[in-house]
Amino acid sequence: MPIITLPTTPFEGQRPGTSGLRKKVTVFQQSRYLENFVQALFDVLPDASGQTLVVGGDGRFHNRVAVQTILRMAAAKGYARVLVGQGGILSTPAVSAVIRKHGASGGIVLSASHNPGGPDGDFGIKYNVSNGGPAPEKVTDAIYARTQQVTQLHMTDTADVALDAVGSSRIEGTDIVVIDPVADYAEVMRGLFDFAAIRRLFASGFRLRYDAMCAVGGPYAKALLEGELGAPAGTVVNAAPMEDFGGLHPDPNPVNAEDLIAHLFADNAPDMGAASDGDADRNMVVGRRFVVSPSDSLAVLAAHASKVPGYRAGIAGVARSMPTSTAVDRVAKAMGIPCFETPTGWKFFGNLMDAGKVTLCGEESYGTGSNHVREKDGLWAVLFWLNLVATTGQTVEQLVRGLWNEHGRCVYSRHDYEAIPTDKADALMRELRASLPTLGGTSVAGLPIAFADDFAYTDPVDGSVSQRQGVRIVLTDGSRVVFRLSGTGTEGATLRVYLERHEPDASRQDLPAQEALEPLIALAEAVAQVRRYTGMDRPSVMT
Ligand code: VG1
Ligand code: CO
Repeated sequence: MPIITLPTTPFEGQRPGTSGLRKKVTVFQQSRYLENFVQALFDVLPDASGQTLVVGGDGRFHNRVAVQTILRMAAAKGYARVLVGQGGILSTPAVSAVIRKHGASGGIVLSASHNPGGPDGDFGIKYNVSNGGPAPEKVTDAIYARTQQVTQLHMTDTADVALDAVGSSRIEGTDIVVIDPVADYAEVMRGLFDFAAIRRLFASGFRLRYDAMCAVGGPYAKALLEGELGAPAGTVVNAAPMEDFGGLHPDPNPVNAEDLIAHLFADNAPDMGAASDGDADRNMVVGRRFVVSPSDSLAVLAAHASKVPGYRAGIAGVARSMPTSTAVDRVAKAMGIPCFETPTGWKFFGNLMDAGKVTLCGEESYGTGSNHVREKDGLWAVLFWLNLVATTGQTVEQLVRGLWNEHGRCVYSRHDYEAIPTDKADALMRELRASLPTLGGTSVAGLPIAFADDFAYTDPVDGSVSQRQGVRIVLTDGSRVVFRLSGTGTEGATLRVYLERHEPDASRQDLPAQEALEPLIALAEAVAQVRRYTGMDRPSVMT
């Protein structure tokens, strides 16, 4: 019989985090580990007959093996059709675009995103629903519950499907369609941006350096920037996706993309730099000798959105994750549109976009996007910036300084303490939470605290409540320190400390961020005793 049933036993800890289930590759290589999770997913989904599933990943190590397993299980589940990216490759925003365009009931994204790849690195799997966005918590909770009860796996007993050429084949009653990973996504981009203006910009000699960090963004950036928009060959560097990302850590920030930063600060630097992450949903934008913070990037895009064809009619509203700076709030207020504050993770933006409440959204972690898909989108952000530079005639730096002139600068930094023992991280958060009721109205490290709480979110569309989404300590002048534990790491715990201070005084806006945030850094230490709990003198990464 081609469809077989195998016995299995549950694995501990298959709970999806901020963005799907992420573990070391070696964990995923255990027999039936991936199968159990996929079976749990299929068990909680309704009947798949007549439905389409999208499958693709960022091409990291283990991607191909995982795709073949999923195809066999999807056939056993009874999908009418599976659309899979050529070579098993689809960026996260492309999965979202493909789901939406083809009316799929959902999609499986294979990626650990910004986490390192290779045999010793990380792997990940995530389910997206029919709007193209990450499954909401009620779905991920159901999947997790099912992983603890799964006892049978259903799959076909069939050979691997050829994935390297576009075309169709069948497994049992399921059509397996290998698609061009770029085409559907490119069509969406053409509909949003003024390609003619961007083409003229490149024709005039404007120079961009796009670092795809040997991850999945390369083929998309090359096809659009070099292929369609006339950027010179070599504009996109590290363009070929590699299973180990060529040893790079495709987490686009000034620390991990230091080579890009070096190019943008060198003599004869290009006009603009950009980078994307493992699955191409994050972006970093850099001007000549000028680094753009992601929170400022979102605010600039919102302020100028009507200059871009796809947003000419204006934007309905904006949303940002709680730790993201309030720069976009100030822009929204001036524009008279609503600004929503959500927990960390893109899944919280989906309902707001589906309900037409927001058009643009973003996170401090180098993620920006809009309602064109239901994921953050790295190349989209870069094209948006190019469109703005082309139509305003301003440089990247001028666009950001324009924001600061009008609204002041939200000086911002995130300090990450990585791979700390889980019990220590939990103890820190527990103590901090216990101290919250007494912090409001007092002064700590000389700073007056207006209120301190643990962020909770009630989704304005479906009323679902998400508790304990991060501790925030807010000063009387609106400055903030936020503490939360990462939900994407795979080694111990990662503590993230987010620091924000508004600086209206133009003469002080160029102070280095760490210097300007000194008093808040001292406050963070005083309230949370970060050094004592983490055993670390300084953060592993400061961005
Ligand atoms: C991090 C970021 C968060 C982002 C998530 C997924 O989560 O802080 O803003 O949505 O990664 O991004 P956490 O829980 O580790 O802080 V991606 O590009 O890795 O899918
Ligand atoms: Co990502």
